[in-house]
Amino acid sequence: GVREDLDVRKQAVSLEELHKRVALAPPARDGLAALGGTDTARTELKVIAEVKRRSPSKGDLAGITDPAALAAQYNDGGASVISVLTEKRRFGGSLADLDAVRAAVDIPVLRKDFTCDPYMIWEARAHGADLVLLIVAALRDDELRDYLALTHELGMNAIVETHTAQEIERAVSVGAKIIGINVRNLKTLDVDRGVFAALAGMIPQGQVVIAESGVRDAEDVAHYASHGATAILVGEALVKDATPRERITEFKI
Ligand code: IGP
Repeated sequence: GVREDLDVRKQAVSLEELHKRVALAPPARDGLAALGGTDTARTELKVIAEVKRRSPSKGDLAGITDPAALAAQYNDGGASVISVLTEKRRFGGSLADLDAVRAAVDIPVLRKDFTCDPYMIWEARAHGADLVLLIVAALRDDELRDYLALTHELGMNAIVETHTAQEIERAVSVGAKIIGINVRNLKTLDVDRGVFAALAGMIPQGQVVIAESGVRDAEDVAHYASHGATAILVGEALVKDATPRERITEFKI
C-alpha cells in the first residue's frame, strides 16, 4: 500500500538529502494565481489537465509513451495547471513522470498522489512540483493543518480534495484556498456528477472551486460551471483523445 511505497522511497533518499535538493530546486510557480487567485471577479473557467497512465477503475488508459509531449500539448491547448499522477501501484505513475513534465512546460505542475507523510511534500518540491494534493478523507485535522503549513512554507499551494459535506467543512476550517470536489467516490470508484452540484454551494466566495473527475464533453463542463466550478480537473477524456490540445480548447468556456 501507500505506506510501503513510501518506506521504499525513504530508504532511497534521506529526508536530509531531500532538504538539500529542495534548497537547490527552481522556485515554485504560483499555482493559486494560475487558477485565478482568490479574486471573486474571475472570468474564464480554468482547466487542470492530468497525465494519468492508468486507473484502478479503467485499467490502462491510453498507453502514454511520452508524458512530457502530452503535457506540452496540454500547455499549448491552454491548460492552467498540469496534474501528474505519481502513484505507482494503481496509477502507473512515478516521480520520473513529474520530472519530465515539469521540465516540458512553464505552467504550474501538481504532484497528484495520496499525500500521507511530510516526506512526500518535501519530495514533491524536490522534484519541481508547484502544488500537492491533500485528500481530506485520508488525513486528520492536525495533519491537514501541518501539511498545508509545510506546503506553504515550501512556496507551494495545495489542492484540498473533498467528497462530502463534512469534508468541505473541514477543508474550509483549515483555511484551504483551493478546494476540489471529487465526484468519484475513492472507495467504490463510482462517479456521481450530482455530488458537485449538491456540495459546491458550501464553499465560500473567493475560493478556487475545482470539479474533479467525470468530465466527458463540453456539456459536463457547462454543468460544473453552472454550479460554481471555477476550474475543472480532467484526466481520462484528455489522455484518451487523439488531439488533446484541441480537446482542451473545447473545455475552455
Ligand atoms: C481525473 P477523470 O475521470 O477525468 O479521469 O478524473 C481526476 O479527478 C482523478 O484522476 C482523481 C484522482 C484523485 C486520482 C481525482 N482525485 C485522487 C488519484 C487520486
